[in-house]
Amino acid sequence: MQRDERGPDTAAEAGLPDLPPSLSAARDGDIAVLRLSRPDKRNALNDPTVLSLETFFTGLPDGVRAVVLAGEGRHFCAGLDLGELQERDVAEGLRHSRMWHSVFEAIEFGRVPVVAVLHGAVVGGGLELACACHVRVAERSAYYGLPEGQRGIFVGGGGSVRVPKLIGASRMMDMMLTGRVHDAAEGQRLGLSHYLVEDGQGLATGLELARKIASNAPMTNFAVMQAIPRIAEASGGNGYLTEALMAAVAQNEGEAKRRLRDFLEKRAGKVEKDG
Ligand code: 1HE
Repeated sequence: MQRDERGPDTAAEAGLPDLPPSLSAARDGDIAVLRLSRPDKRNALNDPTVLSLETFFTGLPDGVRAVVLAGEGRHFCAGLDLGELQERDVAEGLRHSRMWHSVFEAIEFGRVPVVAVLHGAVVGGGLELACACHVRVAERSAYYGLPEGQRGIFVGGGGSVRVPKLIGASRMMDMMLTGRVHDAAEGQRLGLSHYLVEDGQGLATGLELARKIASNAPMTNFAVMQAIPRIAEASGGNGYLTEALMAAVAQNEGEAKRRLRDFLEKRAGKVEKDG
């Protein structure tokens, strides 16, 4: 039977890690689609869900070359599960936040690029999760907020590092101090999303982008994910050296040599405008 007739493989069929009911995964060729699957709680992130994100991203089988992350129901993610926010002492609070950091680092610096498909609420820890992904597609319904201020807490999932990289520290301060919510159009203008699409189109766009990503040479994707964020934080001198090392490694791959030959022998596609 053709894959298209049968639909994507389920997680178990595809060798994807076991997940709790709050997450579901399926595989379509070299793409894995992971969904936050707790719509009755607006995909709020409890500890088992966050820890299982790490299990998923560190346990991806070799053939998966890109991941699409989406949310079920009307919202991408309502952030930290406030029902679980028991009174923690300082040490427990530190450990909890550092646990989120390590999980989101496993996404940002994991094996493969991740395309987040955003709709409805993308708030608090949900925005932090989206910012740990590599490409963000927003549907028109998406909106972004950091309600930690109203809840009397602070970001703890890496938001104070990642959000300012996208929109600047001063805009993040405004969101947290005043509770300002940005709609999808404003989020696109500010740089919270890379693509803005109509409602219901996010997953198809996310999959299309993931397929493009998966068709790149794996070493190029590795270099993009691992080197660009580090170079962005490095001094110019360290950045140039890291870039040169990464460029030399990538161009030495058989895959790079094959692709260059394909271009020179007129078998490769040209650079063309989208649309
Ligand atoms: C939740 C959560 C949650 C919903 N934790 N249970 N995040 C927030 O402060 C956002 C809080 N949530 C909301 O503002 C709204 O729920 C939404 C705008 C996201 C969605 O509104 P709506 O009208 O679709 O749903 P609802 O009726 O508010 O919620 C449906 C159920 O989900 C309800 O439970 P029910 O048992 O009464 O049905 C809600 O209690 C539940 N729910 N959001 C727990 N977040 C590492 S630090 C990160 C820090 C943060 O993320 S702080 C921001 C937390």
